[in-house]
Amino acid sequence: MGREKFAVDPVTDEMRKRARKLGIRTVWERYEENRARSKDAPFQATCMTCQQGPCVNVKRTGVCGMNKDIIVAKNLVSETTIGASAHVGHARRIANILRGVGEGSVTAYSIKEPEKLDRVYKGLGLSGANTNEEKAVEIADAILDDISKLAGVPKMLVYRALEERRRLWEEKGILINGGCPEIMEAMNRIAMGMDADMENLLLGACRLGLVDAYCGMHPATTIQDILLGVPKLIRIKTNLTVINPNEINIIVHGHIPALADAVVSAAEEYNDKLDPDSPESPRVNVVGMCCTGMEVLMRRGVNYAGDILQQELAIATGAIELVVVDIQCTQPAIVDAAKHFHTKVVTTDPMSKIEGAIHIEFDPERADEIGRELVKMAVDNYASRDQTKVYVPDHEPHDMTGGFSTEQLLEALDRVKPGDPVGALVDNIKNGNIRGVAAVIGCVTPRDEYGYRTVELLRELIKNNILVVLTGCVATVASYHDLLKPDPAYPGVGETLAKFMDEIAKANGLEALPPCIFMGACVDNSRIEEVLNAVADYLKVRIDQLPVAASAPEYIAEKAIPIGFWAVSLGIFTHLGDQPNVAASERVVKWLTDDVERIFGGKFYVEADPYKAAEKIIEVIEEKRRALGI
Ligand code: BF8
Repeated sequence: MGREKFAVDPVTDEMRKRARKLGIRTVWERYEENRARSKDAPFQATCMTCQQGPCVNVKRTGVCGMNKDIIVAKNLVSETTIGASAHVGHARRIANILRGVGEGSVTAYSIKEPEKLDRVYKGLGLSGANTNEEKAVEIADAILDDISKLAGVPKMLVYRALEERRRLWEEKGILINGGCPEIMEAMNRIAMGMDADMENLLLGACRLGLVDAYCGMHPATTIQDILLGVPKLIRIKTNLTVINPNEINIIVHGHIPALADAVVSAAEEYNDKLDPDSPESPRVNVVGMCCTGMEVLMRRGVNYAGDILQQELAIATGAIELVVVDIQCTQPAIVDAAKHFHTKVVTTDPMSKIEGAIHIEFDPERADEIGRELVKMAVDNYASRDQTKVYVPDHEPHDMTGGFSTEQLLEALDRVKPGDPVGALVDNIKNGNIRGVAAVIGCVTPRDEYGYRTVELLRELIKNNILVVLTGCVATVASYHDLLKPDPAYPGVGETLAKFMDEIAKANGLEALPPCIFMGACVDNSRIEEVLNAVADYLKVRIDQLPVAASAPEYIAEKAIPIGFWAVSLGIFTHLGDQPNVAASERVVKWLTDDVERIFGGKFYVEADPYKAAEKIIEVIEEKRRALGI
């Protein structure tokens, strides 16, 4: 189709025009403004570490003698450390809540999934607890220990990673200790006068990938499932048009779904008490944004208002009473956008305040009370809404099916081949109905037409019978182009993939499956590893031999970098739509896109053009099939 003919989501387009008219600067204006300033020297080798410099756009070496390769590798480790620390911070917060639930000090949450609790308890090698509460405390302690211990492999890594990978990581010297000491040593490694060996630095980045996965994403998903429920198939609506101009709208935004879950419950409680015969009392409409939005979508069926790029646009509807944010991916500019209206922005994490926002600290022991307080704040603020300033585009929201946890996926496959769910998938990979699996993950970028790279890549992959699983903001734009909408005609889906999907749908009493499989928020990349491990284990091959690939066509967050290093260390061919800031060093680029493959079997590949990227992914998948003899 090409960029020229790509039909950008009309709702977003319309709201961008409205925001411009209202004088609200959105991410796209800020991108243009900043790109213009830096376009002459976008990829520099710049070191700001010590006071001999700064060494800006280094030609040969910095003042200390570090060459460009080292500076570039060091900067990449720095970015990777930030990304990994974000996910470890997430896991730490939710582990503390699990501990509180086990101890009885936190009552707003409970153990919703005792079966998963037990499975994880045993999986982590724990034993001896008599009650679920004791198990919860021991699991939380094990995860907090994984995060903090000075020496010893995290229990979660031993539980979740295949033994073959663990041995390889040990052999290559990247097997990790506790998450926080790893992060501390990564910062130590890049201090002045420390690591000046490019490969050693980049292997350090691989370590941080493992930190992110086994001290961040895996524990976060696992605990959230135990406390808030294992996602099951669910149908919801998406896009800014789920904001209801006739209701009191609250956006839950961020990454940890704990407070958001309490807000959803408080809103339900409020709505239940409304007199149905008194239409002048509007209902509270909670809608989701970014990963917190995806979490409550998956578990509570909350409609999804938008991704990282749409946050100012949601406020620009003039119909938002309250935006509640927890951590990560909040554009601080939402406070400026909110000033155009009555909208209140509330931050809730002590590490994530925004100047100009109201701060109400989240305390899990008071989660119910804070949830009610926030709903009341929104209800009270509704009186300040100027209805003449409200504008929600006249488009129907999109239908989306989500809820594909690993458990749900296996349950659905089990109905196709009872007792052998992984076999149901593997049979179809072997017979070629599915040529391979692509995990398309991560953010959406203001660097290109909104959603263009993701949507076109997805269309190419599914057309070519590649099974696509999604996590993160890419799912937003996928849903706006109906790639998450079940349709028995399977438009755009290759014939044999559609046949496989239809078989699953029929076996489960469904009309159809969506063209792409949405597995959750970014931390739920952990679910993708579970599926790949199961397939590798079933076939008795290594992950790097599987016909699979990963892609982050529009990544923007630092968190994507350690996820990428983890994927490559797992042995997965990993496509990025944009190159990290490494172009100043040919050696670093070569290591990431070539040399690393000889160590772990996976490597990075950079391509902005979605058609070329799809072609390459399919080529890699076909090579792997040939090597496996299928
Ligand atoms: O973790 S996909 S913009 S929302 S970083 Fe952020 Fe990127 Fe969206 Fe969630 Ni993930």
